[in-house]
Amino acid sequence: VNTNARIVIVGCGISGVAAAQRLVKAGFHNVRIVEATARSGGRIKTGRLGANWIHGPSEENPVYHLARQYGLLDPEALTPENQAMDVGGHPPWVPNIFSSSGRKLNVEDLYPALEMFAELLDESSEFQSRGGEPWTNVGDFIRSKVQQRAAEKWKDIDGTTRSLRLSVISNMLKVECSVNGAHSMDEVGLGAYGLYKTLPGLDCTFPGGYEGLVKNLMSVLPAGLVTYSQPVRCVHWNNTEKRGYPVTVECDDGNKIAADHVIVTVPLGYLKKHHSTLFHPPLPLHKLHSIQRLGFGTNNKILVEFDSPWWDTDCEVIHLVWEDEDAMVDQVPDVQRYWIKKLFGFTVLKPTERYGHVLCGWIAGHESEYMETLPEQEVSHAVTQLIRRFTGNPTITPRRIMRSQWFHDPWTCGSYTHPGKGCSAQDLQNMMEPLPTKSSQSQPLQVLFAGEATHPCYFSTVHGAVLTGWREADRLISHYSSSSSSELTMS
Ligand code: 6YU
Repeated sequence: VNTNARIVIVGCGISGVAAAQRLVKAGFHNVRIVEATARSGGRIKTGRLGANWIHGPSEENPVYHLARQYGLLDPEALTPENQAMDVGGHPPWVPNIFSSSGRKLNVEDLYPALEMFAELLDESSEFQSRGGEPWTNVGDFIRSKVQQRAAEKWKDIDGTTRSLRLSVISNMLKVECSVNGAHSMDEVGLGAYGLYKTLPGLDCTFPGGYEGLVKNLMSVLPAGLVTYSQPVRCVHWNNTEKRGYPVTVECDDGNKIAADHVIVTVPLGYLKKHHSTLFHPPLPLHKLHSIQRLGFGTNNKILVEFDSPWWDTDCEVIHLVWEDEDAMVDQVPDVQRYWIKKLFGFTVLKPTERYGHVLCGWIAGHESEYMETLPEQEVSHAVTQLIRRFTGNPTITPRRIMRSQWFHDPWTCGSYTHPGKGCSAQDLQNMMEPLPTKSSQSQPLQVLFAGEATHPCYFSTVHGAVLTGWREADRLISHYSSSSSSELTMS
């Protein structure tokens, strides 16, 4: 291949690293990454504040593959049984469920609601192939179906139990806001919900932290390939000046880098906010509209450590059900006053011998964005009051807390991608389409697009991001492999 092509990768998250690794391996020696922050990894972050699990750890998952190769996983995750388990994106965790009146609820009593909700999620993902969906969004679909089915199936149960089950549905909707990275399930498109695909395998974590993956992948890159603390201000493409290079990457400090190809890996949240200044000439309209239609919401973690557990030994997830929420709601009426009601509960960090008694709280949406603006002490106070209320134990006091602030991260502007209302597979195709688009006569593949938001079915995940980095590297590799021999400089 033409190893002399100048390739600039914008962003040193896992997709940028994956692209660089594959290009370097193929013999390209004029590759560099420019990264806005002082570190690599992007949304994979130390301190467990970013990506958490390998979703679907099995053969087809590149992250699982790499993690196994680098020896980063516990033996349990490597077993064939673990890989074969098909959980459809929702691991069968052992729950503890508490209610706002300070009671620990009997999980069996709530099964009818939990099962109905799981069924409806499955049904939500079937529309894409059929078309003609009855509602524009997943929230409305689920609410209307629960109403219908509850009227038939729960007609003989008492009002209190029925109301509690509906409150459980509210809690499950909030869980889905976190899973999908959406403010509300009313903002997730029903027709496109099924675009997201899962892989087999029971979700697992990295005992030494997710950043081990980035570190290992980066170890094959030549020293100095990444320039840190170098935000890119504008990608000038279709350069008309006859100086040879079709693209110029202009940095915040005025530095200009000439390139044959630029792979843009910035998050969708950043693109939404800065597309008009990041590209010159501006993006074609169909691409811009897809950036706008796709959703990019906020999901944050609140890590809370305790001296001793107040949950069962086998418990893996804790749900907090508000008894006044039988209207199946996933948004609070007054964000400043009630933001904490959006926190659906906690996952338990396991094993305890490794982490101590640590819970990871999950909060999505505008409530989460507001939480980011509060002093840590205030967040700690709200979480403490919440736990005391739901357990009925006024003495529980966390040892310390730590939270993520993804919405106010200037280089991310949120957490991850979900299909918004009116989205279709075409939007993800538009996201990954290189510039200039085919009809143009100018030099091809000037600007390429990778990153989580450009994967057709694994958006919002690390494995999706890795695959997009490799995809764009391969696009360039095959471009040069098939170019005329006069352009070739064999290494
Ligand atoms: C996963 C999980 N996980 C929790 C939380 C978050 C995410 N994800 P990057 O942003 O990494 O890199 C871009 C770089 O560009 C970055 O370094 C910037 O600084 C830089 N940059 C920006 N602007 C620049 C400029 N102008 N100049 C130069 N540089 C610039 N994924 O697999 N397992 O458990 C989680 C989770 C709190 C925030 C996650 C998880 C998402 C991944 O973290 C994310 O996809 C990748 O790291 C992105 O890599 P990248 O390279 O693309 O961007 C329908 C339906 C859907 C259902 N979806 C459910 C899926 C579940 C999603 N799971 C999420 C769960 C958690 C909890």
